[in-house]
Amino acid sequence: MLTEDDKNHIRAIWGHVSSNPELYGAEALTRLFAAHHTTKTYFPHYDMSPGSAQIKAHGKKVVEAITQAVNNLDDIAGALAKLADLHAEKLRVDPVNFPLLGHCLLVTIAAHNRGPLKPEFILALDKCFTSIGRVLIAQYR
Ligand code: HNI
Repeated sequence: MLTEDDKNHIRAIWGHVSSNPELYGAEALTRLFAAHHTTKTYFPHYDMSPGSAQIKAHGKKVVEAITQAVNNLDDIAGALAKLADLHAEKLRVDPVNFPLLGHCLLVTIAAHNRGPLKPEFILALDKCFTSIGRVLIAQYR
């Protein structure tokens, strides 16, 4: 459950991220693939060299989807309903992978905002990414 303080922290930080979606998204994915190599199995069709056109394009899409969630913090499930269908019915990404991506996003954000992030910002973003992950796996059965 996000508090009003959490929501303000998330919006403040995500302003930087959403104005540079390709940079943040591609770096977070590059970190994900390097630190957690099993995540690469979902992208057999990608050129996996860091900074490839596919990684950039996909990173941008992921950040833009999170921007939709951040713009609708009181209804993340509604904002990401179509993506939840896609991840549950077609992609079937193992739920363990969502916190890994969340952590790589946090590291990327800290690296570009003269980290370390203050604890209240880490907490708020972590809660936000956890909520998004829960929405994306809600329809798994
Ligand atoms: Ni995810 C496709 C958003 C977590 C594997 N994913 C998408 C798309 C968006 C997206 C947006 C593009 C949909 C479209 O084209 O219509 N993914 C998100 C978000 C999160 C997330 C917001 C969590 C914060 N996805 C993950 C994780 C994995 C993952 C953790 C696996 C490690 N996603 C995929 C794959 C695709 C995908 C695979 C298809 C990519 C492609 O280009 O074929």
